[in-house]
Amino acid sequence: MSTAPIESSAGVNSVGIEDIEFFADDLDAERAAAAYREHGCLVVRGLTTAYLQDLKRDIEATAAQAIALLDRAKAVPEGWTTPDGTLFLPAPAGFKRDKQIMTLPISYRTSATFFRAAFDKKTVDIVEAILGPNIELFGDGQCLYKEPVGGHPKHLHQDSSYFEHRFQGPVATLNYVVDTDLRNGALHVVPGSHRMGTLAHVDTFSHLGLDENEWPWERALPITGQAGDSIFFHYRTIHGSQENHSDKARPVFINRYRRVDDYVIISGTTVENRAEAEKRAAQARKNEQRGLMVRGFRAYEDE
Ligand SMILES: O=C(O)CCC(=O)C(=O)O
Repeated sequence: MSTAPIESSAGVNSVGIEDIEFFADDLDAERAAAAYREHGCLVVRGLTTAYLQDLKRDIEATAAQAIALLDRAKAVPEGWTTPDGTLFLPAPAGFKRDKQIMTLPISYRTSATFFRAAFDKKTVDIVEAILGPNIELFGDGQCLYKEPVGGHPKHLHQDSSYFEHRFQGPVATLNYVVDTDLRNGALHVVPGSHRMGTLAHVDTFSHLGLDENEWPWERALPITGQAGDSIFFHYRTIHGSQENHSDKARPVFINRYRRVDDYVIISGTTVENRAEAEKRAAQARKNEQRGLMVRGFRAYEDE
């Protein structure tokens, strides 16, 4: 594992994996939350192992369903979508199809195991130590799926470029479903970048991303890990992952949590549609965006 200094815009960032690494069977949620506050990210080894077998089955069923629907794909600004909601990107040269899966529509609405995993006690204990006692889910869960032999890269970016929030924004957990290393698309993070505000993003192959000349992969810390490892990150922490060059799929599933009073004020996927959304930020309202509660209570609030 790399512990080499990482260049960051704030200077040299010498954070290594040992500074952000925790273990599910010996977990101190307060210590984990302190590392998150300091670095904007942390990894908990073995946190979601209990859900993997069933989740993997549901993910692979969703992928097979998506590929069977490919002849009904429609072009959208981000690529193509099939009727089930799968997002496809152009495939690289030499790939078996002209389109590759990017985002699979498995969610809390299609997989009971996915929904159950979002309520995992140890996971939510850490989230509570970060966000406080009243927590809702943001979104329905997400699955990024890198197909074998070339599966798409996701350029370094901040999630706040896609969904800027009114307050501190969501905490994400990105969960490895298979052992994940530099060959099949390990997540890279830039510790400390959650304090940089939302940076200007450009349009890339994988939608909004940071300028590659300013943010080459060498500035980020790769997190290799085993199936069942979970990476927590702040929505302004710079992160991304490279292509899958192995011969097996590399799925991850993502849960996002936020304070009950937080909400999206700007959302976008391209420079152009984000700039349009920025003009409407003041009209965003919490009451139209109430997520399902995972812990605590939502009191009534007048808008
Ligand atoms: O699939 C991955 O490894 C990256 C996912 C990601 O960066 C995102 O969903 O924001």
